[in-house]
Amino acid sequence: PQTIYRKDYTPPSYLVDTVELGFDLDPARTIVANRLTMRRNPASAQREIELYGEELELVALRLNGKTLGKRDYRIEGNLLRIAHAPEEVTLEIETLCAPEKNTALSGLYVSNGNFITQCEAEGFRRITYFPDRPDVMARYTVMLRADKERFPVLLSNGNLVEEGELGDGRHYAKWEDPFPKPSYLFALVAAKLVCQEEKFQLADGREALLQVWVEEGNLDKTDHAMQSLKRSIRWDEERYGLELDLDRFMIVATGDFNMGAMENKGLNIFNTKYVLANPRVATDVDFQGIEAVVGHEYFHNWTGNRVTCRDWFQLSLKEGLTVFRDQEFSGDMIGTSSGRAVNRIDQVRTLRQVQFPEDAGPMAHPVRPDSFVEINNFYTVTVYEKGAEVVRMYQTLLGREGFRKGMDLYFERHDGQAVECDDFRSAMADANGRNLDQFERWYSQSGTPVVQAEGRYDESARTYTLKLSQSCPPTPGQPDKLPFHIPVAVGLLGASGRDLPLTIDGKELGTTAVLELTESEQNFVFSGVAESPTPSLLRDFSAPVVLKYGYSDAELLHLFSHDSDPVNRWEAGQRLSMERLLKLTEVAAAGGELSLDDTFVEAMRKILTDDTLDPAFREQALLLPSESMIADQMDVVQPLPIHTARQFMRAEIGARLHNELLATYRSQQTPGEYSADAESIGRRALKNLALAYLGATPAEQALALAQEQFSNATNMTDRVAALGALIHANAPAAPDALNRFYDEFEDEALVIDKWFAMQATAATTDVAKVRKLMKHPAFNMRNPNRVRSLISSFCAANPVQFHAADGSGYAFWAEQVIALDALNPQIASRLSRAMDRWRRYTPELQAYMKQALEKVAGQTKLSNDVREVVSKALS
Ligand code: B3K
Ligand code: ZN
Repeated sequence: PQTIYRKDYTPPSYLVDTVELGFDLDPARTIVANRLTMRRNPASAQREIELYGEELELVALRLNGKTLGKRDYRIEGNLLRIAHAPEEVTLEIETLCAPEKNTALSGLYVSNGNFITQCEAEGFRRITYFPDRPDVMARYTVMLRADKERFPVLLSNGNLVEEGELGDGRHYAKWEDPFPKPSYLFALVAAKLVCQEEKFQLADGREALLQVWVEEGNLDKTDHAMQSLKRSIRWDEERYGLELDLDRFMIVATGDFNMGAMENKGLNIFNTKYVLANPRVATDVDFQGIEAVVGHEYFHNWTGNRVTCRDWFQLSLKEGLTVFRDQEFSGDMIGTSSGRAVNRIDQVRTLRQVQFPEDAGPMAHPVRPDSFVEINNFYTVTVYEKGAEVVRMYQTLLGREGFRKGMDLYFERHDGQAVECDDFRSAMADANGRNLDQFERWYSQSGTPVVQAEGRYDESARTYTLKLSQSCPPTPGQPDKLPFHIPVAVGLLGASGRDLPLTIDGKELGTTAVLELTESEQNFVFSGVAESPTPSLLRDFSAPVVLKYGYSDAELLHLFSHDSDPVNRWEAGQRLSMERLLKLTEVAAAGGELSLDDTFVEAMRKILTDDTLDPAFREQALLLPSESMIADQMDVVQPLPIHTARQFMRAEIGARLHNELLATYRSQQTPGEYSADAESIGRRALKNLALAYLGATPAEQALALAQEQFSNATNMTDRVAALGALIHANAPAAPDALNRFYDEFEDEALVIDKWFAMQATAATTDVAKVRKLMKHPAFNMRNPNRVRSLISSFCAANPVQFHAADGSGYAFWAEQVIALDALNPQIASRLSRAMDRWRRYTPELQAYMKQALEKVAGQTKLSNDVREVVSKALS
């Protein structure tokens, strides 16, 4: 396969003004008529027309009315080239495709009898020949024709301009999108669906029609998505002055989707997982996920659609920015400062759990990659979540107002254009009169920077000197790194636990100072420091780095009890637990006896019983680092001892805080009608964490509680928490509970996904059990949600069994990657990433992992997607 480089970018040879598409929709054989008006791009040296096409049968090709013969064009792989074309052309292209055979779910496909499209990144070329690249923006008119009975609803981007009957049971609808857009934002839906709709008043007085389209049985699960959409529209108006630019905004839910959702202009298409919710079937986390994703896709209308990417290397321009926007939206919707902190803590957890490992593995790449084989492999946590951190750092450096000025200038300069990450950085710099040249390294250098801090208090001078130094480990293709521009937010705590006032160079900086670390090493001198302080570093996680400081236990306990920055308060607790977990793992590996110190248990007790703290925060503070986070701290990963150590710690906390946990369990009930507000969510989270800790002990009482909760719960959050406690304790009641759960929710696909996932991640579930579950009638290899819930959950979130000593987990992985690749390369490729960090395991495990990787790599028929991942892992 061919590697594509950012440095090789050239402008498109022809620009497209208008696109008229006609679809005769038939699952087996769809005819697509495409009429393009194009003109030569003066900015291009290339004179041939270049069109991409994939899995298409070309029926006819006409240029300015004249049919082209085989000699007038060349097809090489996915490229169709026409030489000697005039300056201005009208191209007419007729092609055939077979949506029902499309199991890759890219382009036009059939999901549960409905036509759905997914074009980002390069799916449009599976619908028709086209200059399918994001810097070609055109105006689209779309005519859809289909059987009326089977496909009563016909949707596309923009505004509906005409609809009617065609005779012989067919009907049509014509859609026009007034805004020029890149082809990856094209969408159509032809389906049997129903909708919840509402007129919504926009800030400028206009009314927009909002619709959420679902299958008939799901109309009772659309409220939350609709509410989330309205809140998103309002929020973007208020926070950024950005308005909805269409009269109509539609969301369509489909059960077969490769990712979460897609921001097609005016016609967002969603995985059902991010639309459907009511208390009976969806958990608190599902409710929050829906709000975030509905927001995310809506916000793309400005950051992504109105201003789009010049090329796919710039993906983070829209994704990092839009993730940042949805994060801020979620934070604002919670409102309280501790609620915001909990939201932030979740983001930090994701970064550490998924992005840091990516940055340290074979697939490490900069936020703006320099090359790729398959672009679909680069919709990563680095591009998305690290990209969002990069955007957040502008806000930390420039302040909220400065950031808004930068956003305003960005839209003023680039509305309607396809631009680069550098254009965003320039807008931020220019709007604030700042030089952000060095900041560019956050886009070009991969790897997670390490910031080392050392503090020295001078009692006689009353100064505190903070020495910060930075480095960044080598990553594939980047052995050496230059210093980053890192905002380090710092506070100093006195012995009483209160923040000390901060002064540097005579400037008063309040109680949190944003230090700018730009060199490999820098000293920052705080003056007028009355006592020897405890530093609170990287407050609110002000940069995506690993922070090293030789904290003593006493200092961490001080921060854990007092830090005014809730994220760092949580962080101190994580450090306390991590240190202990690593030691316990060592002891467990050596077969020694495990023990946990009182100091730690007391610190946990204090947090658990501190009623002045929000339940949501307490839950976060009491949650131990995951097994994969522990693994990440070890030179040689040993999954079983890690599991043993963490289970031991959970059981100790459960036993030694038994009374407090029980009291918490009882006091945090949320009686009455279910509500997905932040406070109730926090209470349920804390209550269910208490249940989980109690369930980690052998006490019978805990299982009785879980059983009772399972039977009496009136919402899915409490249901799955109870079921999870039973499963994880391997309780005698677990199998029966699982069966009851299945019978009750058999018709709710998203709940059955949970049923599979809970079993896939149980420490008692081995490969044989997973294979058995794959034979269950409800399992379906073609449905991405199902595959993720069973196969991917097992490979990515059941470390003990996946890394079984006999290598059976890896053999299973290879088999499934190969089987999936034949159906859906994107899903196969995601799964193939489960082996990313294989070099960090014991030599015995490594040997098995290598064997499995080589088995996949040795397949003659393999997609570029999987090929890229496994060959990078092996190289
Ligand atoms: N932009 C889409 C992701 C498309 C993934 C293509 N493999 C969803 C989003 O980020 O909003
Ligand atoms: Zn996005």
